[in-house]
Amino acid sequence: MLDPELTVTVPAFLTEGVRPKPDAGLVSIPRTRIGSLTVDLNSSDTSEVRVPRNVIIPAGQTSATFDLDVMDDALRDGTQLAYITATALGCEPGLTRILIHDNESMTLSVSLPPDATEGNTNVVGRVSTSAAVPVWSVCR
Ligand SMILES: [Ca+2]
Ligand SMILES: [Ca+2]
Repeated sequence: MLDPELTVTVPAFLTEGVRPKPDAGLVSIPRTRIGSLTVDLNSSDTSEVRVPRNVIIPAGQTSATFDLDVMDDALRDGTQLAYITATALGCEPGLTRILIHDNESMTLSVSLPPDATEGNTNVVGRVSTSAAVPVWSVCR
């Protein structure tokens, strides 16, 4: 018989500076067990989001909740992706992803020549940002 699969569920995204609801994370198994099950949790990027080291699914239950903690860095780092994994002895590991939105801001400005002639298609404008645009680093 196959090992039961752990399922880990978290919000699709969280935002820096916004405290997640308590018990926003959930780990579950498909059927109850006679004994309790200790599930180890891991965040692939603890500079963005943290989870408890482990949670316990009590005997006779199929799930346990846990809190997520979002790091409010002062970096203009854009949206970051982290993976949350759940592992336990005798179970197939569970994996899910979460996006952490940035809360830093910047200013956009637009500059154009003071005048242009009708029909002239070579007028050049410029859009600029007050700081370097962050790279949306999904793949790392
Ligand atoms: Ca940030
Ligand atoms: Ca960040």
